[in-house]
Amino acid sequence: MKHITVTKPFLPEKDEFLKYIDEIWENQWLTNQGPLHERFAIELKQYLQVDQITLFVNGHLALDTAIKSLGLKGEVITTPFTFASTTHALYLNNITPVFCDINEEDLTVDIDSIESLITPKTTAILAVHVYGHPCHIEEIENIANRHNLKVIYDAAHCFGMTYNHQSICQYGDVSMLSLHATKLFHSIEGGALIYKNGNYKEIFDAYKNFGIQNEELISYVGGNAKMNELQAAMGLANLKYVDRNISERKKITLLYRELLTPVSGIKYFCPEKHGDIEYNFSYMPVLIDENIYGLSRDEVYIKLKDNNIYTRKYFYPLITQFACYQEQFAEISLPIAEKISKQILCLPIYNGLSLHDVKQICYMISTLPMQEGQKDV
Ligand code: T4K
Repeated sequence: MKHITVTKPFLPEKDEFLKYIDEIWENQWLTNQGPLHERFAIELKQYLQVDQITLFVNGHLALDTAIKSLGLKGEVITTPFTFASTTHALYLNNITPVFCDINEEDLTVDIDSIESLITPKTTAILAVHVYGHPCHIEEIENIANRHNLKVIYDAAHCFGMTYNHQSICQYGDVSMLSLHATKLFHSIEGGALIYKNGNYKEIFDAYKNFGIQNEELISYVGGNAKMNELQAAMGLANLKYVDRNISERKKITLLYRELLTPVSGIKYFCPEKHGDIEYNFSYMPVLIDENIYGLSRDEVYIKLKDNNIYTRKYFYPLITQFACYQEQFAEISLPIAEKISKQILCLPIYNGLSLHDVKQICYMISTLPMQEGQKDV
């Protein structure tokens, strides 16, 4: 089998990218809110149908800026089932992450557990729309209103998604998008904050540029998180392909689902919809039940790798089990998240992955337990 990785960055036609690079040479403007950056922000607002957007060098620093700008402190309720960035962003701002278990249906934070974790020190909820599956947005909003908390969504996986007929990033106080190379839509590295409150714009813009408001007014202790012109060029060149890329991924996803449905013990991930949702088909996660399938998730991971198929265990280990956090958080009981993190496997999905390859991968998954059985005879 040829080498297949969990994802591969999409690249536009080289000429289309080079047209923007020519402009950079003409402008002699490389970073700090250059003309391509400004154009990219406008085109993104139009595409996503949102009023406010601030661009960043990457998603992590966008999240960091949101946390700083909203003045979060004390404790923030969050999920253990996510990428390192979500928790690191809190921790590096001297905030204690308070881990809430996830629900088994869509793997987002369990809304029935949130309120019991709120203390006088809680300032916000930082929830993740995992693989683009929306959190229980209305319930989270109600809880936040009752307890006067801010809500930030890590929407790293959600580019182009809508929830109840508007961008999913319009919910909560702020949402963070990742525009990393491995995402459905990217600007090489990149990130964005999306929000409805227009007053945030000034503070986000300042925080990503050393807190500078104008040449003589430095109002905040900010860092450097600016998107540069080369990133904006890639974003602009990629934008026109997004709809086509989502349709292609939908076809790949539907084929996976069709071919994996008969495989006992492999559950593809397709939660009940709680709202009107337009997905972007970013990831292809499956849950492997060893008792039914006959092989553990780790065995499947290794066997696929032996056959040149490189899946990923997003998200294993749980954040609470990371070496850097183990001392503080290892004792916290998060039974659902622990179970899911041992069963989850993200299968390859990217633009350019052929349906033939998907069939091969599914064939391999459906026959692995039999091959093992034959070895035992
Ligand atoms: N919050 C959440 C929930 C996130 O998932 C992420 C990022 C963030 C926050 C932070 O956003 P950013 O600051 O990154 O914008 C990858 C991505 O690097 C990371 O952005 C993403 N989540 C995470 C889920 O996946 P790794 O450590 O798995 O990346 P890596 O280098 O192992 O690449 C994965 C696969 O992609 C490999 O099989 C190779 C392939 N690949 C990768 C790159 C970079 C390519 O073929 N070409 C490439 O250029 O984290």
